[in-house]
Amino acid sequence: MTAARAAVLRSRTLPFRVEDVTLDGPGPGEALVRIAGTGFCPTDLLPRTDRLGVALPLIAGHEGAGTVEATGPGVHEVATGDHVVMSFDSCGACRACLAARPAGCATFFPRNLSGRRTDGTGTALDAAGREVSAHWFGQSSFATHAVVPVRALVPVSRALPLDLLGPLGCGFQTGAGAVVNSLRVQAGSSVVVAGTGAVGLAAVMAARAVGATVVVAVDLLPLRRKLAEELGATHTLDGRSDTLTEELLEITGGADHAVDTTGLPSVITSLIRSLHSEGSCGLVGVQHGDLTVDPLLLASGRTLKGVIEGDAVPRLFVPRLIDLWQQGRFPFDRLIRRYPLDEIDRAERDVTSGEVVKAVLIP
Ligand code: CXF
Repeated sequence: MTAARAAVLRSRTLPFRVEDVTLDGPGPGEALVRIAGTGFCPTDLLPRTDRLGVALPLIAGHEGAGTVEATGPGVHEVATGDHVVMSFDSCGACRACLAARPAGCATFFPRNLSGRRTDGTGTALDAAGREVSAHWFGQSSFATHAVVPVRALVPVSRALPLDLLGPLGCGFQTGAGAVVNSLRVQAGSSVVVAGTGAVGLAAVMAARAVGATVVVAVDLLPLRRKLAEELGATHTLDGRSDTLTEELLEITGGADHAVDTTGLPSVITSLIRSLHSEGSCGLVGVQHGDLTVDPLLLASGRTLKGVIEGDAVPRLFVPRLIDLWQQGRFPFDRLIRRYPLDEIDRAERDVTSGEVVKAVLIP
């Protein structure tokens, strides 16, 4: 049992409340991690909606990085004192995991979005001894400590700024991985990215890093479009435009690839229409409503692909992103603003309003 402080979401409408909690474990195959910093991602706000069914109260947070403080039975891959980035959980034994596609794990949803371990046990109690859903993406890192399955951990060098690295385990991995792993963008190709939050901007940076020569960023906010240009977008467009498809076609001549991070059916439709006849579009955003697609668009050879976690193997991909960052080719740190964990409400406000791309909470 470990005493910790955690930001607990007790109601869909009330602010997070920082409370004393007790964490169970680390059990077999788990490690206890002291959190150095944890990113705030829009997925952490899904429990405010009725779209997931995870029971409140909940400790959210799934982009943590920290130091291993203890390990459970059978853990040999990490040791006390190791610095780790925390990514999503997977089983390691299903068809997708065996094929090095852990984001397609047969038990991805129960492991990451149910709020408990897969054996049904919970991992956190509040000060009154009542159960709090935790184990969110295998971690629940809006806290001083988290109990995490070792498969979700990526060991990193102690020389790196640990508090900033957490979002590499989800948001930045998702955007960059969509470009590198899911769509396999090639040098000299064209890429359209809709939505320039953390995931979209990671896609823009990755597209430039792999040598895409036309990178079009689409967003409603002028400041975000400017930021996208600074990070490598060759063109930017206002997502409100009635002629978005035509403008995209004019710039790209028919795009090789598109990445949607908005989840908006009207935007996705524009992206599909802007592809050339064998182009591919990755859907990364959480969908807002049904998508109607003219099958003729796909019949000619276009691909529409759902993407979770950038189809990444975190232990391979996060170190690659760190290498690119060290070479100045993936400057994710520019997108981050730090907040004390106690100011999680301010972080939520700033992320929701678009004032900040990636809030990182420091517990
Ligand atoms: C999530 C998005 C919703 C489905 C599961 C993966 N990615 C990260 O936040």
